Amino acid sequence: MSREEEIRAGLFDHTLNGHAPEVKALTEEGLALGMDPMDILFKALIPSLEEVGRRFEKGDFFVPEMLIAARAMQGALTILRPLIAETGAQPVGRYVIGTVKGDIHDIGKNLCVIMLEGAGFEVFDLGVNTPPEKFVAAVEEHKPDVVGFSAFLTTTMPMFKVNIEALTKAGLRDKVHIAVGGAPVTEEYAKHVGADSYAPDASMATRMAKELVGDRSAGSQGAQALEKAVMLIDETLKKG
Ligand code: B1M
Repeated sequence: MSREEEIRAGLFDHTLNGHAPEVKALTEEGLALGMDPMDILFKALIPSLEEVGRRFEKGDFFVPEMLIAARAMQGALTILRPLIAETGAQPVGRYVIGTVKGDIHDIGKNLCVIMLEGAGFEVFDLGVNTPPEKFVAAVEEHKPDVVGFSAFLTTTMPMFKVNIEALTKAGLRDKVHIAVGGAPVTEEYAKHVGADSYAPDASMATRMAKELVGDRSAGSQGAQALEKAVMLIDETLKKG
């Protein structure tokens, strides 16, 4: 096994077991060896978190285990995020994003932020448990091309409709493209609540945003970085 393979395996195991210092150290070592940040993210950290979810579903893991695994991964993301984002050039568009009210999951939303920044978007991240009025205020202030709502629980998905109604009431509905996503969300649900688009993952969300702003991103370094990222993610997903 090469050192890079050992690092991927170590990142998978240590994330699964919530060993934050080891995850941080291996991420740093991988980068020092020249490993691609996207490789670390999509071939070690995300598969590990998927395994956490499987174990939670089977009843082998409980909330504390999920939490420490997520924290361990967040530590690595803090290191990877600027490296993935720094390939971006001029902002190609503006994107407001947040996890809806009542929902504190943010890893998937943070991945969207990383990829959007990598593609050259100026992103305004409202964080988690975001009330409708905060989305309205951010759309008013930043005048984004897209506002994105993330929801990760079936119980918080209905907040999409509440947010859209709040934007409508504020006279902003037709001034911004509304995108939605998150693990339990479907295309059908997105249409049902009146969103403009749905994406199943961060790469698709970024690709759609890029298409929306069109030529403004053409030829930029950020767009090239995005294409590379999207290809890598697609490959990873096909391999399962
Ligand atoms: Co929670 N949790 N959790 N959890 N958690 C899930 C989501 C769950 C599926 C686990 C399970 O049962 N298998 C389940 C939801 C079931 C459901 O509603 N269908 C669940 C539950 C039940 C809960 C609690 C209710 C548990 C409890 O307390 N009894 C509780 C709720 C808290 C709350 O929010 N109010 C809870 C709490 C937590 C922790 C705090 C412990 C922790 C979150 C830490 C954090 O995020 N900082 C946690 C975790 C880690 C998970 C799992 C294991 C991992 C989530 C994750 O980060 N996935 C998750 C199980 C799983 O997913 N297998 C689970 C990796 C991430 C990369 O994927 O989030 O899907 P994902 O993001 C994707 C796409 O969704 C998409 O792009 C991302 C990247 O490709 N995407 C968008 C996201 N936003 C988008 C926006 C877009 C477009 C695409 O456009 C705008």
